[in-house]
Amino acid sequence: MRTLPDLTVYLVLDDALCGSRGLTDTAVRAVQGGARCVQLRHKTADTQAMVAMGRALLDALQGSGAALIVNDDADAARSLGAGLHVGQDDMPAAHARALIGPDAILGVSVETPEAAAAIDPALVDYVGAGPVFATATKADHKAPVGWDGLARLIAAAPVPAVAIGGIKPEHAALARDAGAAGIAVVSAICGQTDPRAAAAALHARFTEPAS
Ligand code: TZP
Ligand code: MG
Repeated sequence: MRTLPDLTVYLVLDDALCGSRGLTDTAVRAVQGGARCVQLRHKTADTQAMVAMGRALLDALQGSGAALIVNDDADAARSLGAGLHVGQDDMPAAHARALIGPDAILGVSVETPEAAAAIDPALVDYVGAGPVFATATKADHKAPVGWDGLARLIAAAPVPAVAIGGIKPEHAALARDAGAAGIAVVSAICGQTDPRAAAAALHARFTEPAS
């Protein structure tokens, strides 16, 4: 049985935006601020380098309750005993599930209601839904879906969804009201001088009582 991590504040690491502070320090601080999901996303590292970065993250986050998810690299995820996140163009969910085994968390990006409805909840634990807004962080992102589009993706998906793409603290409550289980962010944490305070603000705004 897989236990879904707390998706409320889901940090997606970006080495360029973390800068000299580094991935691990950024993740530790964000987890201190309330992030409980950390995705290792690095578009140029090979599997060996992903495993080395993942080990450093696992060591630093040990005992924190935060889950580690690896972007795209199923071999690295399997070696680390971490979760895996894949996009629609990376590999079919059944293939991803076969590679990581039955116990690891699997997330899949969905950009259309059709893709969201096609998710098999026996294989996939959560979806990343978006992009809600255009973002400079992902050069090749699909067309932004906006709030109505996000609500449609979430309604179509048979598993919990995190909203992604240009999400800032002021959007957190709107994402929640659209039905999201959490918010996945890169620049709203990695690009901030204080990742702990940034994560805490995102968490507070997501969980604040509806006005
Ligand atoms: N997938 C869709 S948008 C995106 C990813 C990885 C980037 C989100 O970055 P930011 O800085 O939170 O807009
Ligand atoms: Mg991918």
